[in-house]
Amino acid sequence: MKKILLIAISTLFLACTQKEQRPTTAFPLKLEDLEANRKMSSAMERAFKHYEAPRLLDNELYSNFRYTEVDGFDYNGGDGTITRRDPSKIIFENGKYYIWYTYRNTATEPRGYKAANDTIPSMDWDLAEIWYATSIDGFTWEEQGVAVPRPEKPKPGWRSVATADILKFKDKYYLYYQAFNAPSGKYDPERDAYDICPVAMSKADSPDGPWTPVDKVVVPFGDSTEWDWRVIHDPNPLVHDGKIYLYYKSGLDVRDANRKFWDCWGLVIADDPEGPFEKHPLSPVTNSGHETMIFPFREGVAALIGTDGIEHYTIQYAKDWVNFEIMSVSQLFPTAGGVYCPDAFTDTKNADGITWGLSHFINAGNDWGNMYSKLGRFDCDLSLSVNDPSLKQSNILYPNELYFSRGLSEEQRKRIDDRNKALSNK
Ligand code: AAL
Repeated sequence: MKKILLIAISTLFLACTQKEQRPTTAFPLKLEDLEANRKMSSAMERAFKHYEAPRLLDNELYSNFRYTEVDGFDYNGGDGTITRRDPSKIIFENGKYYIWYTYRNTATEPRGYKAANDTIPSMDWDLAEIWYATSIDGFTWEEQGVAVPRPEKPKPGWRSVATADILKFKDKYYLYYQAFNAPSGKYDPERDAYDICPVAMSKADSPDGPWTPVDKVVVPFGDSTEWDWRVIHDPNPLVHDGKIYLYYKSGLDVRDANRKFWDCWGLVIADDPEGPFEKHPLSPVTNSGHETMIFPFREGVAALIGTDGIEHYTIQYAKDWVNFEIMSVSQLFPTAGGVYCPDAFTDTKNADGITWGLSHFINAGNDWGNMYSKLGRFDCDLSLSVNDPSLKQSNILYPNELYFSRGLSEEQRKRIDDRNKALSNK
């Protein structure tokens, strides 16, 4: 009896306090009329407490993206034999911008790993080298040629070197890249995966080279039971607290052609560009992101997480460079962007952020049979020193053709028709 009484009293008390917490007036029209401790719904509370500001316009870590074709790159009429993709960060040195990227110039377009040989590429990034280009304005580029060629077999990367990113550290330059020893797409029974390559590195005294390869694996794979056992991709080095913070993509689960894998990003830290790189014990530090752009922002680091994963199309921030939180949701992200990031290596505690970069456009000719990728420019306002309200708009409307270009497959249409038939037969 005593117990029942106690339960009744506490239920009554809970109901009263909950009722008490309910606001007695409607939410005000003007923010200046909002009472300080007003009880809010979770979504409204999030708008005020989690985000930088409740209005998107006032959020430094929100932007939409504008795109511009760039001049200076030839693609052989788009026949699939020349590709440029996976650009690095952009740095400004000797009065000009520098960018590095995967460059493939092959006898044919990519034909899959079964048809691949010494001259026929399996994938868009097979049989590739790392090339570089410079620009005065970021719109017209002058290709300078090869920075890192494919080394002699069996050195790391003899089959292809791809997806480079740049580090400037103590006045020297370092390119980190994926070093393939087999055509991408070929099944590797040891790792039970298809796009296997260690991260290698080359160094130089000038961004114009010459580049000397450090013939070793710089970022080690995890053990066979660990999350980053299968791949280490997209190395992105930055400088923080006097050390090199290198973010990279790997993924949990099966890395097969059906993309069952779960892409996440890890963090390794070293005192020296050649390593040893120590894995941060909280890795993976993102739960999403195929080609993620990570750059210093204020005292922390921001991440543009484009395709893939539960938090795709979000812009995130980690004040401590490890624990990322969603700051905004955006759309039409650059794919595999290389950002112009003036504070990438300055180790400042108030990094300005980014306003532009180059990204790649996969299947540039809209013809998967002659697959190649091209580089283009994106602009955005993820910078403390720029204030461009047009880049803060979120009502971005796309041409109708874009929606209808994503039509149903025959299989999907059949499923829908079958369901309709079943309904009408009931
Ligand atoms: C890219 C990157 C890596 C992959 C392939 C080439 O966009 O994620 O570099 O291996 O695709």
